[in-house]
Amino acid sequence: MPEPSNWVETASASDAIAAISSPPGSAARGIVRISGDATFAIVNERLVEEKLIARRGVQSVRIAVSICGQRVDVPALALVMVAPQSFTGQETVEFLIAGHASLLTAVVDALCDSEMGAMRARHASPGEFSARAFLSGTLSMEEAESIALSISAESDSQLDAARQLRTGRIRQIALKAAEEITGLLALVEAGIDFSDQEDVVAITAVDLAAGIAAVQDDLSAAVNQTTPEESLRALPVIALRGATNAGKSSLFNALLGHERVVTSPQAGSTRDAIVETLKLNRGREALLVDLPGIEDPQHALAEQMQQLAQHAFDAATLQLNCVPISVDAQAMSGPRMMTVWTKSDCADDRSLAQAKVQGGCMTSALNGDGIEELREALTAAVDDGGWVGGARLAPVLLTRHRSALADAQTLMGQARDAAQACVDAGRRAAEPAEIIAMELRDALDALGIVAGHRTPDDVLAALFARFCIGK
Ligand SMILES: Nc1nc2c(ncn2[C@@H]2O[C@H](COP(=O)(O)OP(=O)(O)OP(=O)(O)O)[C@@H](O)[C@H]2O)c(=O)[nH]1
Ligand SMILES: [Mg+2]
Repeated sequence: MPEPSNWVETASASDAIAAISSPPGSAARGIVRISGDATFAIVNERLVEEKLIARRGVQSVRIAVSICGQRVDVPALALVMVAPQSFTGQETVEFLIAGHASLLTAVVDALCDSEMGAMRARHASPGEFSARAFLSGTLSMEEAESIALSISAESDSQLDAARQLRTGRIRQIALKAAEEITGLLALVEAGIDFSDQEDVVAITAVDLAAGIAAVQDDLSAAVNQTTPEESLRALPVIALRGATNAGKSSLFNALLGHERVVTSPQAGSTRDAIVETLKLNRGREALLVDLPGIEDPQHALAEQMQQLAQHAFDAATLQLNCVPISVDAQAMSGPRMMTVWTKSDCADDRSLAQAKVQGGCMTSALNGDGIEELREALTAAVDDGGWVGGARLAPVLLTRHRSALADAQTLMGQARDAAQACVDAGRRAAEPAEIIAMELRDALDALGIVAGHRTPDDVLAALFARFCIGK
């Protein structure tokens, strides 16, 4: 990615760039994208027989590429987009090709190879297509950030947050606050203009202090109802602990829905912590950790293993104390702990009754009884604790948004203090109006970063550096 100093210049260029645009990994089809002024000329130099017509639509073509020194004609579907009606706002062609990694690379190389034609494209940098889209006005800052968040998403919650970001909720909050501040600022500035006419007060100090306080409250409510970007990175951790042979690993597999770990009647079969992503209900997710069973360590290594397991259990967001139902034991529960009675298929009437009285979840990994109930209880616990659960409901708040809204809040606080000081001093008008106006203008500037009015180059460079090539 280019350095911030020359970033805008580079991204606003219109030379043709090309890259694989489909995600890595095997798939039936892959996409190669080329965009820029000379796109059609470059492509046509590499097409066999049928040439592209510069008209929006799909054409069937064959592209000449070189694979291991041999010329190969690759069949493709070309999706033609004419400027400005494309993602980048420039002439663009997307080739839909058989999804073989080396074939896709060969097509990009052919488009960028000067030996394949008089004109050639350049290999795109990470995020360069999106950067062009942003600078040509076809992509808003939030849409760009949403793409970046989608690329880095590691869970459904993060993908969902990216979707929410695309709806522009945060921008609307900032725009509403900016509109209100603009109204207050206009009145304060009117006061400055009429300062020689003592009886004219565009807005009284009392009204100004109240107006500023209202905007400040709205901003803090918006911040509180949103999920910080950082918390999306951390999934809640649910750890299974209990005596050896309690059925932890079997429960682990039953919750995951497949045989991920070894289970056996031999005590001590799990020797290390095993972590997997667990799908809960309503799109929630958590990390599920299977741990070695609790036993008296017979040697130094076993002791170390027990310590590590206990440490992992203590650090978990939610602790599942696994106890076979036939064992006479006290259920343990707490804000972070839940008892799970295992092997309910082996229960006699007495142990069933006892477990019922004590509470907790009754499960059988053998016949699946209680597994869905446990999943629901875990989902509810994750929701209650507010761990990421809120992320699906509240819009995501990127670090950039958070600091911009916080700056605006601070500046509004200063403006409110100044207005309040006038009220306390018994003055009708807010003075010195110039200072308050300056603070309101600074708050507007801070909000402008979210609302898209003012976007420093370094913010752009930092944002697009998070993209991958082809996006
Ligand atoms: N009948 C019945 N047997 C079960 C159930 N769950 C586990 N078992 C059996 O209990 C034994 C121990 O199961 P594991 O899942 O390996 O127990 P663990 O708690 O992971 O054991 P360690 O890893 O040694 O601590 C195995 O023989 C399982 O087949 C169950 O729900 N019903
Ligand atoms: Mg085990």
